[in-house]
Amino acid sequence: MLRIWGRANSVNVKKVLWCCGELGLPFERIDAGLQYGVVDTPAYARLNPNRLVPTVEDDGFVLWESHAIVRYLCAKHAAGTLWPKDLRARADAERWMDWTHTFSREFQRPLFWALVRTPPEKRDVKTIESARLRCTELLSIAEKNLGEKPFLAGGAFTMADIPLGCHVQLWFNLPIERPAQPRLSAWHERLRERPAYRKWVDTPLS
Ligand SMILES: N[C@@H](CCC(=O)N[C@@H](CS)C(=O)NCC(=O)O)C(=O)O
Repeated sequence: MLRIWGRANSVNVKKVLWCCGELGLPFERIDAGLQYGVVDTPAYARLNPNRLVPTVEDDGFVLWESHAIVRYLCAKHAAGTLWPKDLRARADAERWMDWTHTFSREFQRPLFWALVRTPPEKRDVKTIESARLRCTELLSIAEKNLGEKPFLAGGAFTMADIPLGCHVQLWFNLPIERPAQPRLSAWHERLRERPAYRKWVDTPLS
């Protein structure tokens, strides 16, 4: 059975858990990271030298990097649906997955960590505000794309939607001002209709 190391409230672990839910894959999850430790052990470092989560093991094959894991699982179990077989359709989907790293760099530490995992007296209000503006600007790229299609890579849900779908759930739940981005909101609502998204991603901020 597929093994997943990672705490369930990590945005990058959520990508893998949601993906498994979409694919109907059974898995065993081992809590790791932050308060659970594990990542600091030599045994874990042998699996993942970055000492980060998630890591998966599939029949002896060890893989880390959440987007690579999502690609691998979708290619293995959902070729032609979540993993587009057409080369250009797949490149389009992968582009949105990779672009999510660009968004994540501006969002995860500067905004999410700053507001959710940093005590108020230690928050840098100016940095938070500039991150909010930068994230709004970046999300306008997704907003424009979603004007042309209901999902990031076309008419159907694919692996393209998984990484950004996890970060955007945090974005919409942060106590910040968000200029209206109606297509992004509508896309987020479409994701929220999916049982696996509700189970693994659409959870309270923590
Ligand atoms: N690029 C990596 C980033 C992994 C990463 O930064 N994971 C965070 C959690 S979201 C982590 O392991 N933080 C340390 C910890 O939880 O102990 C991926 O996408 O898998």
